[in-house]
Amino acid sequence: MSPVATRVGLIERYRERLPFADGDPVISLGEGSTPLVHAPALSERVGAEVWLKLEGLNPTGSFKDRGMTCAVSAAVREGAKAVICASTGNTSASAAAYAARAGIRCAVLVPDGKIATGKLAQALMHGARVIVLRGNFDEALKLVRELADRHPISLVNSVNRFRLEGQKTASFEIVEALGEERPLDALCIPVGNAGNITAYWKGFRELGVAPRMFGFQAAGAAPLVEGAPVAHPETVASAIRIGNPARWEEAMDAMTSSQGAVRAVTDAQILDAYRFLAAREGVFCEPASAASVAGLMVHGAGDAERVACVLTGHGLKDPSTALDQAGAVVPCEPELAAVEEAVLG
Ligand code: AN7
Repeated sequence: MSPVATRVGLIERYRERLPFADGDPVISLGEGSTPLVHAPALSERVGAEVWLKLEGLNPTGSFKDRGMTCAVSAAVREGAKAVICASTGNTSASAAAYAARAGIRCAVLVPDGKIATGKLAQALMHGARVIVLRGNFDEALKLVRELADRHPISLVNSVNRFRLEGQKTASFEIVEALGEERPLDALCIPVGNAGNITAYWKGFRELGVAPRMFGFQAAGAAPLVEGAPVAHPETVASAIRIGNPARWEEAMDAMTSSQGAVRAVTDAQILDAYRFLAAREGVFCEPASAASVAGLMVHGAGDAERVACVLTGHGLKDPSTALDQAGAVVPCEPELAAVEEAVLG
């Protein structure tokens, strides 16, 4: 029997466009190569051809794996014995998994009570030291930056340039998938610490294309929209509950030079888009990811005909929000008549 072909990791797939040489250590879980699926109901609703980039199908369930395969591989190449990050959840899950695979230690600082259950379970299962900070993400990031300056621990937040190198490959995949005849007009993407939008723009520029970049923030955590840091960010989309993004200038540059924009969406609009995607497109993403679609629904994407929305993380990451937003179960006695009534009634 011939071996079954599996997804190759993105360092292997895009090595010539990444800062890795043949023979460098590669820590990979087969990340990248995620589906780009057409969204008929959403397309009809917004009057454009809309595609969804399903980043929740990465190995740990979010786009962070693209950056983490590069950040952890580079850390191992440099001889690091430990990695650290601040996180609203997904970065910690991804860092923990790749560190486990590399056989190095991992510590994560997460804001107390504000990370989704699935992400916490992942970080703990992968054996990371999970430090629950009585503070928010911005405070956590400031602290881990200081710590990484003082100790030989590799910082794997998106301030690490290898993270962006890995994440830019999502742009390559979108451009490849859509072909050259009708390029993408606009990209809609949630913005938290602003690493991902910066990475996508870098990827597009390297290919010589320039879709309009529309970044969306949660209204309670929208520093880029307000033009000033937000001291106490709040939103149901816990992944993007960030008040002082590290990649502020680069993200603004991506949106301005591509003639895009940064806009806010309310929690209610995010949750509408979240339910719409699940109920009408069969796509279950986490609330932060739905901000990209909420933004498209509420603000549009200029006069773009072909749009891609980045769905950054899987819906299973955050079961509590899903159960809050979903319909109720139907209790039933174990008898045919009762089941009939429950199913058909
Ligand atoms: C699902 O995990 O910042 O603008 O610490 O998990 O690149 O920060 C997560 C961010 C969007 C925003 N969607 O991306 C973290 C973290 C999801 C996310 C974002 C995040 P950036």
